[in-house]
Amino acid sequence: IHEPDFQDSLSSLSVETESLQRQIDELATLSDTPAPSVTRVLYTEKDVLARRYIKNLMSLSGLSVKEDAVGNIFGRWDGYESELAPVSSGSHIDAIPYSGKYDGVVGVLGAIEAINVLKRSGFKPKRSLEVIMFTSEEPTRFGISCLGSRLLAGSEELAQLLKKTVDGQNISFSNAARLAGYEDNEALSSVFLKKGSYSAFIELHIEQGPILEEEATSIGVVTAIAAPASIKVDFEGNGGHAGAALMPTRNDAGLAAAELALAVEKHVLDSGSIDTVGTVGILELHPGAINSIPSKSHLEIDTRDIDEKRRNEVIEKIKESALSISKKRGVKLSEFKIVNQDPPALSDDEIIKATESSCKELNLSYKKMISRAYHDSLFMARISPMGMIFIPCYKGYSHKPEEFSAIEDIGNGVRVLALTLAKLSMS
Ligand code: HGY
Ligand code: MN
Ligand code: MN
Ligand code: MN
Repeated sequence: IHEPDFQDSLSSLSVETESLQRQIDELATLSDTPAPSVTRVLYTEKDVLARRYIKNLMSLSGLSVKEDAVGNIFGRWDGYESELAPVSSGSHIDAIPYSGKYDGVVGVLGAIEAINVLKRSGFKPKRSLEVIMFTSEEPTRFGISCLGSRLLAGSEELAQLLKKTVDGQNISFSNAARLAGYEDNEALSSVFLKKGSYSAFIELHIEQGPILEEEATSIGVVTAIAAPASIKVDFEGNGGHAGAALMPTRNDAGLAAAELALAVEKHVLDSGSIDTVGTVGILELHPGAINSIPSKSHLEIDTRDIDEKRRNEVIEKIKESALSISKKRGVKLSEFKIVNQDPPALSDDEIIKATESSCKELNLSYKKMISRAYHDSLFMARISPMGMIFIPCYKGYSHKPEEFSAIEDIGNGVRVLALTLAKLSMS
């Protein structure tokens, strides 16, 4: 059949920005902390309500909705050659404690609105278009980032790990999933997608950095995603009375943790590149009483780089420091666990080209750039050609309540996404 020249039908790409903004604001109210912050953690009551909200929007857009064993949610618009591998787009709606209302959300609500834009323009997809809401991109509850997309990408190691993983309240992953309505989460390998399940995956996301806003550029075309890693460390000492135990007798687990945190900063700064970053976002002292010498400390370290080898060298140095601090201070290094040590991902050239031509056709300025934050795209890249579209956000703020993206910028991102999905669907 003559494939309709879809470009004409797309001349009227109009985004319903008011309803999109209202959805962003409504979703933000499903939070365990007061506005303007958002906290929405995997399988909690607010997460379950937010999932219902997304499934409802997918149905209202005429998508057929299904969920897998861990709650990855798929909304599909069948194409007229639906036997071909579909094109997909999506992101996450979980939010770390006291964060903002745009991280992830823009890529889920924006993908649904991109479908609405195409439907309103009369476009008919050849390859089906599928919106994905990934379960738990953030590491908050079980300490594992991109849990849903890692499983979709076929991580057998994660499927095994989740069988024996509990959260901070000692609730197992499978019980938490069951309580959220995901019964049969025993056979997690049922979540794995085969390579070739999608012909393309593309994610719309706020930049979470200051470049696009500083350079007054409308769109970021992501060429690569930096390599993330996270480490859990525990130190143990004898603890004791803050008044009676004289300094030479002490082996203070809290000071060991403090020294390691500063060692992380030192190794990262000594890496020779501005692209190496390191953060100690969690540092807990036990028993946590002012007049009791910490007998235990727990740190969680996040370190990343666009160069995987350089990042791994930093991890090695952090481990050496942990060992030498433990010896010097006579504290036990009871845990040094690398939770994840992921390679970077490269975007697919075809998707980069399609996104660039969409920007040109829509007269939007754009620049190619890397993503220093990780995303579900990092794992979708293992089973599908991947691309990402960035929009500017206020001062690059993210993972804090001041996170903000203007609805005009969100609208631009949705239009570029819609046109790019159309191009990829016709390929
Ligand atoms: O931490 C990250 O890079 C992502 O925003 N969760
Ligand atoms: Mn995030
Ligand atoms: Mn995100
Ligand atoms: Mn620990």
